[in-house]
Amino acid sequence: MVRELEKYLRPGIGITTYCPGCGEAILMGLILRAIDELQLNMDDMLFVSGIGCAAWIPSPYFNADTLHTLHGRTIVFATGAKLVNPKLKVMVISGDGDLADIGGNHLIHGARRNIDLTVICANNMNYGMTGGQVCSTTPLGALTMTTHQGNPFCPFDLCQLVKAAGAAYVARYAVTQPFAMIRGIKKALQTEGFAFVEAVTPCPVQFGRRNELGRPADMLKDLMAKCVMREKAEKLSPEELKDKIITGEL
Ligand SMILES: Cc1ncc(C[n+]2csc(CCOP(=O)(O)OP(=O)(O)O)c2C)c(N)n1
Repeated sequence: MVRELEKYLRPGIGITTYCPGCGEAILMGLILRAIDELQLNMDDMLFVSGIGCAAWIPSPYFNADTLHTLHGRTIVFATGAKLVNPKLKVMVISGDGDLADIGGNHLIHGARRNIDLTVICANNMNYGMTGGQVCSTTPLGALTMTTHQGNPFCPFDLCQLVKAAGAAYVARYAVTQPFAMIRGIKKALQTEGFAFVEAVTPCPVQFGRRNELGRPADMLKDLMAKCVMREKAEKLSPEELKDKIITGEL
């Protein structure tokens, strides 16, 4: 973590417990950068997370009020906090399994009700913390701890799901697009209503290893090659977009 962001971390917290090459540690830095650029006071904020590796981004690391809640129930706790204290800037940071699988119903209804929350969903395409099981964002055919023959199901497009449900702001960036991601998180923080940023992030230890995606650096390079900004994607054919990840405001 660069020195100027250290003031946002709990004193004496030391290095993170993320696996080598995990993109969620990169995401932590990008979220703090967005907060820093907006000059937000963390004393006016509440960070809510569920259970999983991504849920560790704010808690215990951020030097702020953090609510480390039950698996899948982040939106519920965050909604409650916002209703009790509408002046709070409430940011939810959690994994795809937490927000879209076990918490999927809350995600949909949070967006439908357009609750004033900033939601950052780390999408590493599997349940990282518990050993790499399949989840609703696992790509078709991917190998996971629970799909040895390849995932037989199509993944959710989280942004389309949340957008269709009624969110005020929806964007997707990969951790390999740091400046765009920071811009997206800042916009989400400045949006009134339900703002959702899907952060695509590599999980080398659980997902990469099983799918033979190489070393962490190879996964980052692969992600860079796969991401296409929406404006460019609109000019490409379905064949050209095969296996690509469309990023940007959606
Ligand atoms: C009610 C409940 N069900 C299941 C679990 C086990 N569990 C803990 S973390 C986790 C998956 C988290 O995955 P995700 O949200 O994608 O985060 P990641 O670890 O990949 O960052 C599961 C299934 C739990 N703690 N509580």
